[in-house]
Amino acid sequence: MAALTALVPIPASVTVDAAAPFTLAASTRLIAGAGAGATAALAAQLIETVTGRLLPIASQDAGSADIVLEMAGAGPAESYRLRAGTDGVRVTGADPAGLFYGMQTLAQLLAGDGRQVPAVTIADAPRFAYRGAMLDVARHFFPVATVTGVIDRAASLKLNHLHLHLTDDQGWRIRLSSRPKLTEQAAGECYTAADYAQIVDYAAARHVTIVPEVGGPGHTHAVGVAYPELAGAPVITDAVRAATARFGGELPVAGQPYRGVAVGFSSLRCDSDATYDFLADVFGELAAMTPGPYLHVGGDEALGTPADDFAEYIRRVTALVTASGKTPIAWHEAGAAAGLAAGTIGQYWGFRTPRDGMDGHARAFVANGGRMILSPADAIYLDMKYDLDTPLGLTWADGPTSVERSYRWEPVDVVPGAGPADILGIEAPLWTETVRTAADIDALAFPRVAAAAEIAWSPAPADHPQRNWASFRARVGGLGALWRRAGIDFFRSPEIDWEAP
Ligand code: TNX
Repeated sequence: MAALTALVPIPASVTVDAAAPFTLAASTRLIAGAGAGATAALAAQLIETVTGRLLPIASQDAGSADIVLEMAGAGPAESYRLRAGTDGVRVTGADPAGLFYGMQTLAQLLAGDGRQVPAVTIADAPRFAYRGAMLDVARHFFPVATVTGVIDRAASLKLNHLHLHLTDDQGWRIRLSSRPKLTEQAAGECYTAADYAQIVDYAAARHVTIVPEVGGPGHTHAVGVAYPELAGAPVITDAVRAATARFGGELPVAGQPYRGVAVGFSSLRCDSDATYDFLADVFGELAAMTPGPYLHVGGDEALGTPADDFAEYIRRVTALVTASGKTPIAWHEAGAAAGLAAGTIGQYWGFRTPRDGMDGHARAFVANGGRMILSPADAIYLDMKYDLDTPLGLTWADGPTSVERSYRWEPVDVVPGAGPADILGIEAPLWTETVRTAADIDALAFPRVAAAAEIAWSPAPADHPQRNWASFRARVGGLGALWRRAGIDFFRSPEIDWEAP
């Protein structure tokens, strides 16, 4: 049973068969059926990471000790079946994504001793269509190689979206030819169009869709550094002074780069045509660079923007994105805007038990023909401290967030009145005020991102005997060995019994 304890997210159905395990033999090959070639190449790399053995890839004539990857051409989207026994392993995907996820499950089954796969029959399919992580590359910038590492990590847990928070008060991180000053004057470091294309392609090969975010009308101080005519003066509230006193840095000054961590002081001018010309350029270019269906328009913490201006901004930006052929996503505050484009997706970042009407904002998206993505801040904000001794991270989301708290919540219970069909999925954001390196990303994300992934992928607790904290805790403990081999610098949380290597 040992290797089964490394399965995260837990598959929909796992049957342990009363047979001897499959053992990698000197002759073992990867047999790629029709349409399985790309997955087989990735599988060979992954299996090498887990076992230290690079298996040869062949296209037919499976022998008794082989691992077969094949396409079924039928079944629910992203689903797969996996059968392992003495005579080999067979992974059958309903589609290329399903085959890819079956291969990820195989890697976890091999994680025990790096040689054996227990005799099992698995049938698996996701609960939610949108399973995401978010990386804030604005507060701190991360090079392409770090982002592709994050994509590998997300895909290993069957997440299929990576939301990139590309712009904020502190910097604009995507070079756009229509508005070159944004990155010439307000970036420091940024992605070129070629970098972005590389990220998008790397993600696509791993069945991950990139969701770019350019937020507004707040979180836009950097725009005013490049194009002062588009920005209102910073609104210095007591909250901005308090954040500056607590975390350091200077108060924001119009037209000067901002390096602090206060929020809610900046706003684009919402009553000026120049702003909407700017947004047409920016979202037009972003839509053309982005093959995925979503563009995220932000909309959070616009504390320096009057309500009417905010509504006008959201009305026009969601209309622009819709006209570009994409579906807008916005943070839940945008649900308050009367003219929100029909079908806009709302991203809820309130608490597991909503406060201050945040759930009402989220429901407004559903009433408007959209759905919601759930990112409850007191459960799956990966930038929260695990405990008060954690060196990195913040605590505003109701104190530190233990691994257990990140696991113990149920999506349909968060926003009253929102049923399963109203929930597009789950996303775990990593804001980077305190995060500077790839190792920092790993330490805050792992193991809590695994909790988000299980909630997004696996059946609800009532529908599965192993969808509970005790089982999750044991399985994550088993996964530590695989993470170590994959170079993931996870936090050795004392809540988990990490299996010895
Ligand atoms: C809230 S969540 C923010 C971000 C901060 C984050 C820090 C959200 C939509 N806005 O601007 O980085 O808290 O946890």
